Amino acid sequence: MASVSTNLTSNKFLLDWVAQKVTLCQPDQVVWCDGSEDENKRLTEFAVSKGILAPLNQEKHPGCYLHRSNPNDVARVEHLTFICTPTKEEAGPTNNWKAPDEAYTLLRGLFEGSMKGRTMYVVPYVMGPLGSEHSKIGVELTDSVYVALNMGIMTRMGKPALDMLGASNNFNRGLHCTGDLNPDRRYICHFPQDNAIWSFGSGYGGNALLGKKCLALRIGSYLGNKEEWLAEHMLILGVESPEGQTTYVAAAFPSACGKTNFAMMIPPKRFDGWKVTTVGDDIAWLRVGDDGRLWAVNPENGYFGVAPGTNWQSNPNAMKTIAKNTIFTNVAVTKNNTVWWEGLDGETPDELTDWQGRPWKKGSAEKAAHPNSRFTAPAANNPILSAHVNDPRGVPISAIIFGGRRSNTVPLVMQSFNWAHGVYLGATLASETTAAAAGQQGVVRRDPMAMLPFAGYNMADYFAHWLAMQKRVPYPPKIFMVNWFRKDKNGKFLWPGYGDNMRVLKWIVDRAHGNVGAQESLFGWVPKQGHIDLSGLDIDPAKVDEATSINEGEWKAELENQKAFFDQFGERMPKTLELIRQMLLSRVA
Ligand code: OXD
Ligand code: MN
Repeated sequence: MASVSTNLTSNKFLLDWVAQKVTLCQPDQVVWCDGSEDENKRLTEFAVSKGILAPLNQEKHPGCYLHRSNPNDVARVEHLTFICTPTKEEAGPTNNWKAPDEAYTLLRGLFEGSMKGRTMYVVPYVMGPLGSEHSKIGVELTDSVYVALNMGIMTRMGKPALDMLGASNNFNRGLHCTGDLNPDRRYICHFPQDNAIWSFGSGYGGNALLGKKCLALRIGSYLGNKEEWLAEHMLILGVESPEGQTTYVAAAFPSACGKTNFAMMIPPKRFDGWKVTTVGDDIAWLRVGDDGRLWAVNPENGYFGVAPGTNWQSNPNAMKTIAKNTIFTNVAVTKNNTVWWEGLDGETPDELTDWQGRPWKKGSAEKAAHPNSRFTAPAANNPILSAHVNDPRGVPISAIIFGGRRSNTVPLVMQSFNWAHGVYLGATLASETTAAAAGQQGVVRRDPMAMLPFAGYNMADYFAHWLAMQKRVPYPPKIFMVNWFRKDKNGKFLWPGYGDNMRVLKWIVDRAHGNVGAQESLFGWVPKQGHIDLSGLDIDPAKVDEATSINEGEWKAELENQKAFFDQFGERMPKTLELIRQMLLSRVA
């Protein structure tokens, strides 16, 4: 049997657990990851020698590599993701559930001997700043060098994690094997009570980089409920005014709705002197600070962003971030071995190699890059990275934003009347589906707080937890709802989005500080005429009016539609939210 010994740790709990899993998976060898530069070089060379990574043009993309996944393994698989709590009720109606015993038995059968002829990488990592009492330590055992390398970018990985763990038994136990990538043998199982994750049959980021969605969100949200904090699918950004005042905002959007773009935004010319800094682009852990405010930490250390649509126009800071030491997955490549995807700047090349390695010609009906092709890039590359990313306390949040992709109904921006109404706005968030998850695209689905695929326990209890936070936060952030994606009758976007979202953000920041008035609408506070600064923006004001308009008929349908979503939770659903729904409905009925 492969030796488990290492001089990196003498933690008995960890060594025993790794030994147990070695007996189960039977790898040929065990490699403990220390997170060093040397190791990164060694693993990268190995991955290249096996064809798992291909070097890109090193002059144009220094330190960058391309990975092509199995074509059947390109997104999160929500239908194969399970919350394995003792009872089905704990997982709730929006999660797939398996009884823990049944799941362990099924998975043990799959993991048994699954790493024969392969290497098991032991990947210790920290989610959150090193040394912070609020950070969480995980160890992922994986047969995938691609996963080990990605974890090295996305987390604080290696020896610092083991040093932080010391002799403690308090770490998330993650077991991952790519298996034979057969979609019929693919399971992403979470055991919140055991602080454990078993993932089999996929190498895709959200299914296989266990620190991200699995630990930081699903297990994280479960722990948050127990420990009185919130694990959220939110970016965190700072808005610095010309006077030097920084306001921090956390914003939840469903996958592939432009969170990374928003978190790295460059304000338009009109906002000279204003600066946005990125704390995080995907996940926020929120806790009540000693000062009674809500403080946010980004548990990640890198970005796993969607490539298509990223360009020098939409997100120059992302383009700079991915200029070096980045792993690209399922993008297309040019004949000069540079990366390409739909929506990249410049002319579409006549010929490319597509994401599956096939020759591709301009005008082809098929996409050259997969719509969910990704980049994995270190946060340290981001030119506007906040100085507070490693601050154990995080940053104080003045505003929370919920946003979805909606062609109609939801106005450009709206502020909640109070905390409970803000929770209601989050709980009723809906969005048109995208390529980040397998399944049909463009269908409106309810995605409360953008957490539908990521809540590790019953969402009704999650709503109750959000409502209960009000008592714990004496100085709560104000809550807003935005929609950058509203369309006109011809299907054209009404709002330019991207950097111009700063105009909406400025109103939000002003509202958070009580610096600007607002107009009461039936459903929330909206900007008074002229309060969204449109100067320097070449847009027909009628379009902005349409983007900000509220149509009572559409809202009536929306409120009625929310009922079915609430009803599935039965008695467990907090009454407050249903009463708010009824109150709003009574105003339009
Ligand atoms: C992501 C997602 O990858 O939400 O961040 O799917
Ligand atoms: Mn996400």
